[in-house]
Amino acid sequence: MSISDQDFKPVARALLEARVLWLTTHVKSDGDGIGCELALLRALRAMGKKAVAINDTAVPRSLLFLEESPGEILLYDPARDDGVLASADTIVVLDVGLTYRLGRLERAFLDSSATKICLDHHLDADRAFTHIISDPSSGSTGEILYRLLEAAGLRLNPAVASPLFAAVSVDSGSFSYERCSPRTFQIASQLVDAGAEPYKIHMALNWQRSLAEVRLEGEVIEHLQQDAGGEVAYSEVTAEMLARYGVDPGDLPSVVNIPLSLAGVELALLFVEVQPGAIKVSARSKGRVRANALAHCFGGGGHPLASGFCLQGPLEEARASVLAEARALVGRVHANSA
Ligand SMILES: [Mn+2]
Repeated sequence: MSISDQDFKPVARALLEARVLWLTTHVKSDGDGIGCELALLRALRAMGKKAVAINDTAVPRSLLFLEESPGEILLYDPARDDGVLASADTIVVLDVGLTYRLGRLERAFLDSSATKICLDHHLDADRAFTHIISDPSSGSTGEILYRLLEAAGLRLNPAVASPLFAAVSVDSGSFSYERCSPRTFQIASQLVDAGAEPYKIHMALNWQRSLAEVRLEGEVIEHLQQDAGGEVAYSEVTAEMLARYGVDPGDLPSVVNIPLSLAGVELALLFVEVQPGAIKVSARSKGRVRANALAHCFGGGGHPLASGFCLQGPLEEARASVLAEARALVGRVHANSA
């Protein structure tokens, strides 16, 4: 169900009435969450409101360029922050609706009597919120936040427009994914009008990789395998590889697109041995096979085109059981379309 402009009104009002705000996003935050946090933080401060952004996990290295000054988004420190969190009259949770994904901050969130706003584009949201604007038809939380700022009558400036453009860009795969709509491009156009610089943002988001990451990607390509008559492609990153290249698994979000880029592949899998015995699986689909149906078999979630889940190792066993399910899934797609 998509959200009408009218649905934004009560949340816009809550935002305008707020005085002390705490903004946050899910653990292991991404460009959508971080971009939205910074955009909203700056918009609120420009209105003279007291606002802080505090997350349970650090801003990924690849997104630090979005901050105007180091520590603009704070990494949660209970001794320093618990008083601030308790004093907030309004909490805005961005890009997630399940409070357990706030990590250590879930306790402070649940204990607070503040007005609780969720802005998101995933399916699931807890009942812990006063207001939920979650629109799975929207490609990014950035688009939702843009519409909220518009409903609140806030003027965009480059400091707000730039991280918001980054948010929309990251979650739309640089404006290429299925959920890119006319509205996505209208919003992007308005953000550029307000001072966001697409080329600079694209370069900073995508062309700041380390040599080690690119070399590791080389090994991922070397290890590429195909299965299910060529419709499933997969590769892996072992704990040994991560250690050898000194790469953080959090810096590998796009590597799963390598197997997906092969002709004839419908489902791509990347197995990352985050640590010995702990396997993170990323699944990407071109559309015919539902990546989240595979994830559901293993207790994970996500979208039809992109999902993920975690398994206990060893890697060989995890790979074998996931591939067995993937083959069955591909088989069912063929049976259903026959
Ligand atoms: Mn998102």
